Amino acid sequence: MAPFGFSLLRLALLSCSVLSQHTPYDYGFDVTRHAKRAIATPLVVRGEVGGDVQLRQEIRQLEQDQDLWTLYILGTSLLQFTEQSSPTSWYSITGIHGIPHQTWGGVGPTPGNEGTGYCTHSSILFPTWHRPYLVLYEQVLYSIIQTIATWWPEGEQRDRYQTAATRFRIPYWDWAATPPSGESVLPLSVGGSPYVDVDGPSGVQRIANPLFSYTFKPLNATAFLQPPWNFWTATVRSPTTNDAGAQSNNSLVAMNFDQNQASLSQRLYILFSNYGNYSTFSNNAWIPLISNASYDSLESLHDTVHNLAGGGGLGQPNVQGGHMSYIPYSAFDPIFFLHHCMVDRIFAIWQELNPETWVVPQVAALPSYTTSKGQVQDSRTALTPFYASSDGTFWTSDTVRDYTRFGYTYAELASGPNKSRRARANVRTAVNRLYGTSSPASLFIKANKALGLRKGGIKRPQPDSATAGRFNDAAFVGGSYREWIANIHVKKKALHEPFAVHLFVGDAPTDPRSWALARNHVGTMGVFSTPSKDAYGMAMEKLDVSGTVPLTTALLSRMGNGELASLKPVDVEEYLRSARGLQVRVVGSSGSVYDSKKIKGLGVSIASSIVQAPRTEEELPVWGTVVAHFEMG
Ligand SMILES: *[C@@H]1O[C@H](CO)[C@@H](O)[C@H](O)[C@H]1NC(C)=O
Ligand SMILES: *[C@@H]1O[C@H](CO)[C@@H](O)[C@H](O)[C@H]1NC(C)=O
Ligand SMILES: *[C@@H]1O[C@H](CO)[C@@H](O)[C@H](O)[C@H]1NC(C)=O
Ligand SMILES: *[C@@H]1O[C@H](CO)[C@@H](O)[C@H](O)[C@H]1NC(C)=O
Ligand SMILES: CC(=O)N[C@H]1CO[C@H](CO)[C@@H](O)[C@@H]1O
Ligand SMILES: [Cu+2]
Repeated sequence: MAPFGFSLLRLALLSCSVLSQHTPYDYGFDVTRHAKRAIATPLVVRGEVGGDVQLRQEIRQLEQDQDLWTLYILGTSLLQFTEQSSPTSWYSITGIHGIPHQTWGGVGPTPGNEGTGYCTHSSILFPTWHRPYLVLYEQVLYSIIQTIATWWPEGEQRDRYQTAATRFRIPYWDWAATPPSGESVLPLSVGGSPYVDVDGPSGVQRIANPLFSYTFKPLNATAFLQPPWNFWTATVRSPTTNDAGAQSNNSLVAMNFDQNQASLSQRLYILFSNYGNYSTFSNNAWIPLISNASYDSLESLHDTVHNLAGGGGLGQPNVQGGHMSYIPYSAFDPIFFLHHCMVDRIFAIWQELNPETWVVPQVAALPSYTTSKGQVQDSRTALTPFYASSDGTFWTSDTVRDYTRFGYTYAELASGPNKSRRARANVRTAVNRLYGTSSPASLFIKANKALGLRKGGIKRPQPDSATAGRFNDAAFVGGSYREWIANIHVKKKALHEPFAVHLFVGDAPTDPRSWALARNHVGTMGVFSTPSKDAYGMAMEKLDVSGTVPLTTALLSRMGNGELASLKPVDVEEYLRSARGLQVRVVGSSGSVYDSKKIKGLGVSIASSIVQAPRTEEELPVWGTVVAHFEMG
C-alpha cells in the first residue's frame, strides 16, 4: 500500500509546464456558445433518467471504461471553464455549499441566517440534503457530456461516444476499501498530476487535470473574505505554504489516507453492523448520555475524510489545511463530489440494510440559509435550493428516499431498492468483502470457510490453527470476541479552526510531520468546521460532536507481539492506561499541536462490547451492549 506512484509523480510535477495547468481542451471552435445553448439553466433537479437506471461507478472502474472516462474528463473540464456567473457553472454549483454565499435559484437566506450556506451539517438532513445536491451536479455534467459526444466527426466514432454518454453517471471514490495492490487509496487520476492527456474530438491534447484542482476564473477576493482564501487562486490539498505560491502535496495526502484506511474501513463496517437508527447514523451531533454505542455517524466519518483531504496540520509546520478542511470552501475542490458520492453510496447501502428507519423530527443544531437554529426539521423539510418541480416545490427527505428515481444506483444495490431477502444478503456479502477485512470478524469468516470446506459445513466452528496462532482463545471465545473502541466527543468550535484528534498506542512522535508514517498511529477523528469565529462559526460554539476510533485491530497486533495478554477488560484496561498505552494528540488545521487536556469539552471514553462474529459472508457481526470502561485522563 506504499504510495509508490506518488514519488514518481513528484518528478512529473517538477517537469510539467505551468501553461498546461490552466488549459482547457481546444475543440477548434468557440465551445462556450455551444455549451451555453446546451445547458439552459435547469433549475429543477430531475436527474437524467432517460427511463433507465445506470450505475455510479468507483472512479478506478470508470477509468477502465475508456470512452466514458474521456467524456467525464472533458465534461468536468468544460464545466470548470463555464463562465462563473452561470448558475450551472462549476463555481455556482460548488458555491451552493458555502462561500461565496450567493443566492442560487432565487432562494435567499432567511433573516438572521446570512453568512451560513445551504448545506446542512450536524443535522438530521445531512445525508438527504446532499443527495439532490449530487443529482444537480450529475444532471448538469450529464447534459454537457451529451453535447460533447456530438462533437466527434459524424459516423462510427460519434455513435460510439453518444452511446457511451447515455450511460454517464458521476463516479464515487472509495476511500475505505483496500486499494489495488501497489496503489494508494488516493487515485493517481485525482492526485497524480496537474495536467492530463485526453483523446477528444480533435485528437490528443494536454489539458489542466479537472480532478486535481479547480482554478478560479477569476478569484473574487471580496467574496472569499480572508487570507489565504482571498489570494489562493486554485484549490489545494496539504498546501506547501500559506502564501500565494501554495502547491498541493498530494503525496502527503495519499500517505495520510493510506495510514487511515484500515481505521476508516472499520468505522464504516461498524456503521453498517451496529447503527440501526437513522437519528444517530445520520449526523455527528452528540447527545450526551444517549448511548455508548452511537458516538459515530456517517457525518463524522465523512468529516474525517474532509480533514485528511485538506491535510491541515500534517505537512510543513504552521501551514494550514487546503480547501477540503473548511466547510465553507470545501466544495470547490474536485475531490469533494467524488467524496460525497461515496457518502451517498454508503447511505444507499445502509438504507438497504435498514429499510424501516428514517428521518424523525429533530431540532436543528446549526442554522443554514433556510433553517434557523432551533427549528424542527423532519422528513418533509424542504431541501433548498433543490426544486423538485417548476411549480416551486422542493425535494424533501421523503421524496429522495428512493434514489433510483434519479436514474442511478450502485453495483452493490443493482437489484434495486426493493429488497428481497436474497438482495439484502448480497449487500451484506459485499460489505464483508469490501470493508470487513480490517475487522477481526473477517478472520472468523475465513476460518469458518476453511473449516466448512474441509468438513462439509459446520455450524459452530473455532478458528483454524493458523488463525488461532494469532488470535487465540484470548481473543475469540466460541463465536464471539470483544471489540474495543474509543468514543470521542468535543466542542465543534473548541478551537478557532478545524482540527483532528489522533490516537496512538505508545508515544506519539513530537513532530506531526512524522505522524503519517508512525506505525503506532491508530486512527483519527477529524472535526470539520469554519476557519474562524465568523457568523457560522459562532453558531457552532455550543455544539458538541462525536465520533469513534476502533481499537481492536491495534490491540490484536499488541497481542501478536506479546505486549497484551488478551482482549479481556482486565488486561486491556491496564494496558491502555499504562505508559505504553493510548495517547491522545490534537492538531489544528493551521498546524499547531494542542495540549489535549486543554481542549474544550474533549472526552475520550474507552468502551467495549462482546460481538458475535458472522458465521458466513452473508451475515454481519452482532454487537452486544456497549459498556464504557474508563475516561482518558
Ligand atoms: C464578488 O463578491 C462580492 C461579495 O460577495 C459581490 O458583491 C460581487 O458581485 C462579486 N463580483 C463578481 C464579479 O461576481
Ligand atoms: C510532501 O510531503 C512529504 C511528506 O511529508 C515531504 O517529504 C515532501 O517534501 C513534501 N513535498 C513538498 C513539495 O513539500
Ligand atoms: C432512534 O434514536 C432517536 C434519537 O436518539 C430516538 O429518539 C429514537 O427513539 C430511536 N429510535 C428507535 C427506533 O430506537
Ligand atoms: C455506558 O456504559 C457504562 C458502563 O457500563 C454505564 O454505566 C453507562 O450507563 C452507559 N451509558 C449509557 C448512556 O448507556
Ligand atoms: C418499485 C417497487 O416495486 N416498489 C415497491 C417496494 O416495496 C414496497 C413495500 O413492499 C411497495 O409499496 C413498493 O410499491
Ligand atoms: Cu462534505
